[in-house]
Amino acid sequence: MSAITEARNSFLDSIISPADLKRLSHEELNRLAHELRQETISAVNKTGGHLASNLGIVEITLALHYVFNTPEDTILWDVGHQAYIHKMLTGRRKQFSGLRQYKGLSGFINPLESNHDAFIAGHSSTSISLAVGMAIARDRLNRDNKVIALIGDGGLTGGMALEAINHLGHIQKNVIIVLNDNEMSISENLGGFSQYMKRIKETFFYKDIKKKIDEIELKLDDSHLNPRLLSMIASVKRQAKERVSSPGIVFEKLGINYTGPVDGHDVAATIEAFDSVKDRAGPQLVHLITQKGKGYKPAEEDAIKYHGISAFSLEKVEPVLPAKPKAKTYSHAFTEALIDLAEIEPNMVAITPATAEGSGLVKFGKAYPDRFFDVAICEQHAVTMAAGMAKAGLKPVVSIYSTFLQRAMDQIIHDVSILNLPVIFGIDRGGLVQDGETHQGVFDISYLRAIPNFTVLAPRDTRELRNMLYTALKNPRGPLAVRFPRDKAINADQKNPFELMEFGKWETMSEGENVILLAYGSMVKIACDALPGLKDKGIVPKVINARSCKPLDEELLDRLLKEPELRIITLEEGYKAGGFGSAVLEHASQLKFAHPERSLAPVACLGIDDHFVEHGDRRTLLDLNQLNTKQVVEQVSRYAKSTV
Ligand SMILES: Cc1ncc(C[n+]2csc(CCOP(=O)(O)OP(=O)(O)O)c2C)c(N)n1
Repeated sequence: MSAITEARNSFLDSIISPADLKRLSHEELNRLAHELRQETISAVNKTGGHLASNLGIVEITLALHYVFNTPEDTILWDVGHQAYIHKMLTGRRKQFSGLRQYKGLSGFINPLESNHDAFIAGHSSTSISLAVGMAIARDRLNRDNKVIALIGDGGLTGGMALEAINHLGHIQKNVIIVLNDNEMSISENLGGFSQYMKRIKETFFYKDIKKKIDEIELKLDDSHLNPRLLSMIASVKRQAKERVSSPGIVFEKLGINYTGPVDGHDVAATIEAFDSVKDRAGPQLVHLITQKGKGYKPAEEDAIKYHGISAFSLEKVEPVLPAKPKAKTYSHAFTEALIDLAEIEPNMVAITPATAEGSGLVKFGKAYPDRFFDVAICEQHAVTMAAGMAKAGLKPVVSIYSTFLQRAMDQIIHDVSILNLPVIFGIDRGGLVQDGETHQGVFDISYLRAIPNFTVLAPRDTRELRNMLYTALKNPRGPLAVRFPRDKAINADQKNPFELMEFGKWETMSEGENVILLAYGSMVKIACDALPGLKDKGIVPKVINARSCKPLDEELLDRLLKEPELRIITLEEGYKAGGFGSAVLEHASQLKFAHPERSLAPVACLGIDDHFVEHGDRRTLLDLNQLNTKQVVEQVSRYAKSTV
């Protein structure tokens, strides 16, 4: 299938709402599936997005809408990254040119976009809990709609999903769990559950064997056969029968009725499976086997690469100019630093909760396979496991996206921080990201800063990132976070020899008068870039790289605050509420409390206001939050010129 060919969508054009599907034959649904794949490939080629997961779920989506009736029936999409087909079938096909763009179609599920989206999603493993909640509400309010949780085998590794299954088995509500099993999370799925599912799939094979033995037996005259051979045949048959008769025994024992495994690319079989469980009482699980990337060869062959891809990466345009090497990101710089550090720190280990690809840690895993732990989509386990490792003498580094660390808040406090354990957190995607409200990495400064014993750092460039990690490993001081944005790394090729640093000391980037810019992490560059614009307006500020939010450089801050004619402005890519600027203000108020007679320099804060930030590329989101260079120049000059 070509990515570039524009599809002639005769069936798709006739689908205005899911009701239109119901008049199609199975053959026509198969043709529609083909058109939907074509449409998805050309859309994602233009905007980027989650390709392989969506190609793998086409027939399941068609069958769901064929059998059930949204919005009356409730479909809860786990993660929500695989709902493109659902969006196309529920009136949003024309909006795909704006997929993931600011004010365009979200890459995830969202009821604000359509009443066919029953809930929001972005973080994994929530669908079954939501389904249980909605089923309880449905029954109490005397409604009779169906509640369906659609979850991947990756999502099923998350603790919440298992907690919900445990409760559902107990409470016995009418909930249908649709398990889309493609053996993949972003990387290959792993763990005991994943292995169990592989065993279930062997049912296909055993069904075949049993059938073949039955056929052979019919043709044999038992009386002439060696008894040992007969007993062998009987044993193979018995094993095959056991496998075929109770493939989903674990789910059954948990109180969930199991149906499957079913080929999830066979529309007719999938419809039949949904029809068979639709009106059954009690919790149901339909196990569907699919292939990630189905129908687009490159994605079938490399589902990891095509899980999430950027725009136009599918088209093969002959390069006119030699291709530019891809800029190194902070994720790359972080992984390179870990690989270098592993050489000098034999007790250092690295942990990722299913984000090895995005965080670049795959490379570390290849270099140090026995010191690398991908724990599946299990942020809470990752953090508490790191606490155990640290207590027992290892030096764990947890690589985690800011947004997903939210999942492990209690583990950070209860398991890591109370005992002051030296767990290092490499916080990736700290700041604004394209995926929208569910994925913004904007809370970490505020919530980590509030925890006793924590050191909270943000480097201004690669060199500082490396030295922060080195110092944290050499001089362990309890829990410590180093946060960096999803962006090109500054000074990415500086593989400086490691140097120890003093965390509670800030760095002066440029000298100036009257106005002090205290910039944190990614905002140091923007503060420095604002200097020429400010100079044009007659303002020459002093720029300080406030690399440590906790501890603050109290000595320097006291000196600055004690000069009331100064204007201090903090800058951060995170929420103002409780963030770095807040830390500076709290310090100022304590100083005033201790010395009420003193006049202090006023402090103003630039950062993100009290609202959820939607999707769009990072530059647009920085603009929207008044954090680009020009906007910083405007705001600083207005403030500097004001009298207080
Ligand atoms: C709590 C959380 N951690 C990590 C992620 C990142 N993530 C997005 S999709 C995905 C894989 C999901 O696998 P699966 O549920 O099997 O869906 P598939 O893409 O294979 O269809 C992961 C780990 C996430 N969304 N939420």
